Amino acid sequence: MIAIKNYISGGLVEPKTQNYLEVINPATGEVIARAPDSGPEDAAAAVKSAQDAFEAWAKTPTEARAKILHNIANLIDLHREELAKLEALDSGKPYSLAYEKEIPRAAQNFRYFASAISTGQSECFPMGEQGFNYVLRPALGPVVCISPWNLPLYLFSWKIAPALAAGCTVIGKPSELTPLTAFKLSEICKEAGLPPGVLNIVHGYGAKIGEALTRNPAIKAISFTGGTETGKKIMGGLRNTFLPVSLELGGKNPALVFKDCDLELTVNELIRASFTNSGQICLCASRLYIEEPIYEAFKSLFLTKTKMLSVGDPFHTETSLGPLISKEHRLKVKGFVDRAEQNQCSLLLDGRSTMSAMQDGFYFGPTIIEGAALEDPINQQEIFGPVVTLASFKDFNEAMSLANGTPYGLSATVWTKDLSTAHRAAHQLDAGIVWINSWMVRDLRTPFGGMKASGLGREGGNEALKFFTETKNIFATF
Ligand code: TXE
Repeated sequence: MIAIKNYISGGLVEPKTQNYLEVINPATGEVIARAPDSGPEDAAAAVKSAQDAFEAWAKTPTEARAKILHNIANLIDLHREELAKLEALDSGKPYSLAYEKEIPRAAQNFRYFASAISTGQSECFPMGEQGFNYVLRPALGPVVCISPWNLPLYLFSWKIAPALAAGCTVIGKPSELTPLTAFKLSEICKEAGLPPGVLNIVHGYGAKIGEALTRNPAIKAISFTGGTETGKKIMGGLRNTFLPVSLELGGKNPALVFKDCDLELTVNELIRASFTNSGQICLCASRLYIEEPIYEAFKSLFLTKTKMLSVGDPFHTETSLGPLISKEHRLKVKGFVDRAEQNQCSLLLDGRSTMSAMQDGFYFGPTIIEGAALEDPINQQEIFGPVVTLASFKDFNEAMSLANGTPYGLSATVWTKDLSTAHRAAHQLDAGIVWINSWMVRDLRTPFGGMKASGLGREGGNEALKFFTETKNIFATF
């Protein structure tokens, strides 16, 4: 049984509450670890530790900060296998996905921002004889980084790395469902030479310590990734503050498949986009709109290839889909499919069938639904599971009104060989990220985030560094 502790002031400490929560392996339903069920006092201690460490860290030369972040990245690479195993153990994701994609990306997050501050340019605006302006970007102070369970280390590091690079000190709050790699990161940061208090990690229920973290007056910014409802709760508590908040929330991402697309490539990529991590990625495609002339051909090929996916043990190399994160989440996903069936939608593929076959794990197979109206909850709400709806469209305008017809605006994909169609669609889609004939191709320099109910602000590249800093323009005469 792994005994997880909080990481505060450079040490691993028990929660002041002396309470613990159980960490479950979603593939077996067994308890594999216990983590602190921290309370407001633990949160306050972490904030105080970050506050005490801030001045020295903000004054640390960028080269020295960058060197420590590179050390962290190198240690993540060194512990890649162990981290991938831990990630698969408490999230249920296929080990191969963690080992090949997510853990290397966590290292890249630290490496990217270490390089960004080493090569970053400052701005100067000379005004001839009058004098000159220059811009400073000082670190904000202690910040809170709250991350979800779907891509644990990937998203935790995606927030922490730019915050540390910018010179902020951090209180990290990973999801209570997937604390294992965050715990290992504590050890890695200590070994990498990160000074005590620069990074603090508090484990526990967000509902219990979230407010103690986000409403602490010493906190200078909040970076959150998670559900839209939680994002609303966090914003609600900040009504009378001017605190910078970054919210990366849910999505209901459409795919627009035009009749001139490369059908085989499109089907293969949309299977990846729909079912990677069992659909538990905010960027996953969940509404597939196909131009009428190729609807039947697309449906048949998509169905045939989806049936070839294997649902099973995250540690088996042939596994495409592991279990969902929890029993409760699987019930939520099942509820959407049950209601779609009651609404006379047709279930071309029914993932509920795997539930009985592997009763100990929270398994749920790929599910393809046809005949759901745009206003049906299954097309309006984020399911966050391996469930997609198929529908056809007659022309470009109908495609756009279907795609933009939900409260979300995170990502979208467009599949066509026609340049004009591709760019007209990309420009008109309500989405912060649009991929043309591709999915999940990521460049860390680009702005990342959504519009409408999908969030507030952007992460990645200079957007992330600017979020964690103030901007000061100074003018001086000669
Ligand atoms: O998110 P939560 P969960 C969506 C997806 C999923 C739903 C819930 O639809 O089904 O969100 O997932 C902490 N103050 N996405 O349960 O509850 C919590 O402890 C402060 C999309 O993971 O929002 C955890 O660390 N913090 C998303 C983090 O917030 C609070 C990825 C996320 O928890 C809090 C994940 C509070 N009041 C889920 N309540 C994406 N965009 O990728 C909870 N937390």
